[in-house]
Amino acid sequence: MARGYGLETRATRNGWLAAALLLVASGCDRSNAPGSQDAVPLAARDVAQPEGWADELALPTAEDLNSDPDVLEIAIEARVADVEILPGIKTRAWTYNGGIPGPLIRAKVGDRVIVHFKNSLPEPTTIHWHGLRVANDVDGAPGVTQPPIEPGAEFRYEYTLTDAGTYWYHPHTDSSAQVGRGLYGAILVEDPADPDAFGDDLVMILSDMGLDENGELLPADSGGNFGDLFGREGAVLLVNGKVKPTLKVRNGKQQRWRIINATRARYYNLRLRNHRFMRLGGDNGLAARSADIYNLIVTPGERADAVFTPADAPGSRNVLRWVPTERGYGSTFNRAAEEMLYIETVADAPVTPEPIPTELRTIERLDLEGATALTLDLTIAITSTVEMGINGVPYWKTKPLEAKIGETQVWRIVNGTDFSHPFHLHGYFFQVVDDTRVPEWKDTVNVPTKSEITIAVRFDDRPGVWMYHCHILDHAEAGMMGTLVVRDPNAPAADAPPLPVHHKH
Ligand SMILES: [Cu+2]
Repeated sequence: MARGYGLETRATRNGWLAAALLLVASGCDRSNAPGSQDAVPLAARDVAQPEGWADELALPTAEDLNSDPDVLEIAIEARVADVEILPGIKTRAWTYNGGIPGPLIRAKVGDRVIVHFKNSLPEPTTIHWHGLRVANDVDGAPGVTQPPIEPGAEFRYEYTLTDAGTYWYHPHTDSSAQVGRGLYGAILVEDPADPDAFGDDLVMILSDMGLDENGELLPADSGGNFGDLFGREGAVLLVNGKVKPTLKVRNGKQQRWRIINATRARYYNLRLRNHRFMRLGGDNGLAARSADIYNLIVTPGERADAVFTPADAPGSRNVLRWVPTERGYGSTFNRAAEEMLYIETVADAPVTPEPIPTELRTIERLDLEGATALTLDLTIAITSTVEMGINGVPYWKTKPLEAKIGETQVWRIVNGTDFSHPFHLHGYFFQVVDDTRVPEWKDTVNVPTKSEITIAVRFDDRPGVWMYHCHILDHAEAGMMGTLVVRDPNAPAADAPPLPVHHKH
């Protein structure tokens, strides 16, 4: 049965850029389609985790208000709350339901999700369901799919989960500021037909915060133009909202991690001494094949699904590290690896790790014959401000791209700028057109500086106006965002699509 389930220059020619970086850093279709997975079952096993193995990491789940097992009905309130990020210090942050991250939304393919959302923040907001193929009117793009939700107002989001995988939710209104203050949460969509593959599913949201010594959030515009240009990386690294938490493991007992990069700008290169990862997939669940890797790279907005086998002696402690990875001009200059997560081996579990299958899922390449070809040039103009755009146009002046349902398009995304940009498309999964990559469905892909990538996307359904943008949120808010109108050829011609709400400049 089928089951749903990078760069260039270093800073020598312009030292000011590197100096500025330091400044900033201190602060159910069963065919070949996304969601269908003709997969080789991963073997189930019954080795229990150590007691309290993930106590410091477990995410709270939202209370289900609906007794129907196929409906998950939850309440989410965005509000300012005091949270403890640094030990013993209260940080006044922006939260979903009072915590960072917000509640984990855990459900199964086919479930209906109803979210009663209330905005108790002092500013308008919206929620975008990153990676979920929802109808356009609940996609959360302010000015495009819905008006911003004003302070004190409520909004009902309702959608059906079509794809197994790891997703997340976050504001799409003034997104760098709002995500940076703590607004993000994880979504895990499982397929009941999938075996309990590794006995656990540790969902890990990686994020960072810019805090001063009193635990107060740095201003959203910290670093000024330089912050816009580099993207703001908070100096405090968080795993599920915690600073350097501890995960307890057993020697030989595999761990499966579902990793979400919820930062504004930070690229993760994760390394664990003496260990390698088997990457199973990412944005839309499993990839076609597993990949044995040492550097687990997750760029902003992306997800990774990876397994590793602890191999340390009982009583020892290992550390998962963030390792600087090149994302453009000055991004690795004078920066050292940082500790993120302690891994404590509490017992010897002489379990023979089961081999992970090489073939995970059938993913055929999209047929590109007759596909419409477009070029999207990611651009940066530096004057008295930093204005980013796509084909030289910021989102507040965007001229929408056009597509028809049933059409396949090939987008060549060209990045001639000095920075890498993780490119995200709402509403659809795409394939990267590159025979050297393991085939997988993605919604976010890194476009390294001074390079280009080509993606193929089939507009299977869901007419409406969709966003695409750089997922360095400072870049998106500086203009690197645009709209796409997907039209139903059988529907009457619609009005010209609206422009996204402009928050800055
Ligand atoms: Cu960017």
